[in-house]
Amino acid sequence: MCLPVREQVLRALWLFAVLDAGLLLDGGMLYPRESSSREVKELSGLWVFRADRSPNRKQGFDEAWYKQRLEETGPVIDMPVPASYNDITQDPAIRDFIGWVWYERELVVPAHWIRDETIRLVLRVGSAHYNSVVWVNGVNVTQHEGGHLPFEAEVGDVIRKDPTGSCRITIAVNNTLTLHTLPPGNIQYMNDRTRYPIGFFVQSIYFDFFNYAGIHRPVLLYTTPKAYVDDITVVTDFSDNTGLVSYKVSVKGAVTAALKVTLIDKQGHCVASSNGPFGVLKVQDVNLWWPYLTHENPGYLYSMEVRLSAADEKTTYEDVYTLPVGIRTVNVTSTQFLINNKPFYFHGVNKHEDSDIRGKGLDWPLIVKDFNLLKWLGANSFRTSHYPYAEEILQMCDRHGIVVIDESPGVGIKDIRSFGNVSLNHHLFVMEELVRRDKNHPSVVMWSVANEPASEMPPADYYFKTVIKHTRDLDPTRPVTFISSSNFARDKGAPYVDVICINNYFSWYHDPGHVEVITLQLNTEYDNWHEKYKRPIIQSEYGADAVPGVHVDPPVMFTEEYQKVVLQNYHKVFDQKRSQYLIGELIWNFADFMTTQGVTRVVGNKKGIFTRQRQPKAAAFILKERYWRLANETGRLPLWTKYPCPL
Ligand code: GCB
Repeated sequence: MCLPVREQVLRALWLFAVLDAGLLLDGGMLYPRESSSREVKELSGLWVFRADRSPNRKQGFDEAWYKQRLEETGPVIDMPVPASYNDITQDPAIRDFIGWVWYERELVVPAHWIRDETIRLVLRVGSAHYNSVVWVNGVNVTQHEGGHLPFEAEVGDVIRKDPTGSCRITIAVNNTLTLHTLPPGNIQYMNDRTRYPIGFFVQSIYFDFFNYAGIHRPVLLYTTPKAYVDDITVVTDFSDNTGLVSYKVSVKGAVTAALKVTLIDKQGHCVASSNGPFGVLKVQDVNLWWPYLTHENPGYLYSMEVRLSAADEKTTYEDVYTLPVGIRTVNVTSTQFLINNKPFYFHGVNKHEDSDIRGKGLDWPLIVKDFNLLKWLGANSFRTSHYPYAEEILQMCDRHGIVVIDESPGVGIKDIRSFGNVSLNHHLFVMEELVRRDKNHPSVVMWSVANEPASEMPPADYYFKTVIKHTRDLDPTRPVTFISSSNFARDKGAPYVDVICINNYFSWYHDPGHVEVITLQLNTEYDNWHEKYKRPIIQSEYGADAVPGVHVDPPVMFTEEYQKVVLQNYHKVFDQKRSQYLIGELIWNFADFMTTQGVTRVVGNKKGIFTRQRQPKAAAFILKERYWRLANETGRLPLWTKYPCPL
């Protein structure tokens, strides 16, 4: 059915206004994809590695290690990329290393990339934690601050200086966290010579996961033509069975360029097309993007092919970039979260990028295993606690219909000095990087700007008002939240959010051992928050540690029985409140994960419902039973997945 013309015009105007907001973002960060005009060379594998163990960690810079092969500077070891370096060796000094480490890799660049000067060569690092400096053949090509987002540099000129096409990439990475990094940290020097040796220092952090470091995501060398598609923004909407895809394409390297945009369905049929840098594609009989377990065909993606043609006096350029597009809407009322105008209830998990040996390094077997576990569990969503996850993971979410709350690395903002302008400006910049990278993922339905900051501190009001407003300006199509701990009366961020997200650990950090207080305390908490802010609420964390295989009944803390009974008590209240304003529950945590050493952690945080090796604890079965029941009540399960789940 066609939309009435007036409605089409109004919607198109709204969509354009939204795209205009996206103009605040300067420059694109499209995921590198191969096409008829683009090639990608992945540089994963073995790199050479050297930690700078000098007392001030500056030897590498003083001696300019990047000017020669790293092995000529001193002893080097093998290091896999992507991976955290911490757990790769038997050396405790490497596991706990703080400061600069150096990576190097040599490669041969294909001859036609060198010969053909109309090709643009880009070096891209998926992420490296935390500060990075990059050289190609000894020439500094870029640097980047921040551990969880990609950065790139054009390197064609540098590589073409050496006609043999040999190329040495050196990346120095420093994991030091300061009061102005995100997440913040602090280096403390211990000067009492009766207790600590000369030069002894520790990295203080205010978050509960191991500060893994290194090159965590793939390093790629990719090509585009000199005139190229730099960025694409899509905003989607629908009315009846007509889908609307508003798009905006930005081009670099050409003063004028012709653009053809085509939307292709899963069968390969063109369903809409348009010309020019912006427009609205209308899709008849649209297949909307639906979350997992809410539709028989979740995660439907169209392919949007953007084809650029440009010419200068010497050459003609063709560039092709294909973006997966899911057509869906997201809206929030005072009591509901709506996806495609239908109430959506988050029954999901919080995760970490964390596993044995590779730490936070991207690992395909782990990613696929985790998605199989999410589906087994009947989880329809997760929060990227406490930092942006790999783009490859978000692409899986798009394809499988797993809904994502996309969180910035704003975790552990606890020190008043981390609320000043330097920190604030950096936080605003990181939100720009995050929105730029993730704005086109249909699975991303909400931005989370921070986790449990010291939001009762006076400067937190201005700080979070500003970060939340900036995020909303960058992307008016998605709600914004920030994750609160239980201090609703003093919380400075909550007034500005669209959805209240609350973490609490009743009968664990408060009233340990007393599961009988959970229902009363949780009920009071919810009513207080809702009465005060009139917003929907997500229980964004709850749980208890369970050391796998430890059993005591009646339950005591740290046993599998205790973890189960905590969950069951929380679930009683969830079931009362989900008919009112509770719109989701996310267990803490999907799997056990590594933390720094401390008296409250037994080789890491054990609140996983799966072990770190992804084996289920007793609580996983409780949650699986519940999530499939919820899906059955609230969703439209495909016949083959009807509860009880057959997987
Ligand atoms: C929290 C934090 C999370 C911790 C968790 C815990 O509130 O957001 O990072 O790991 O509690 O287990 O203490």
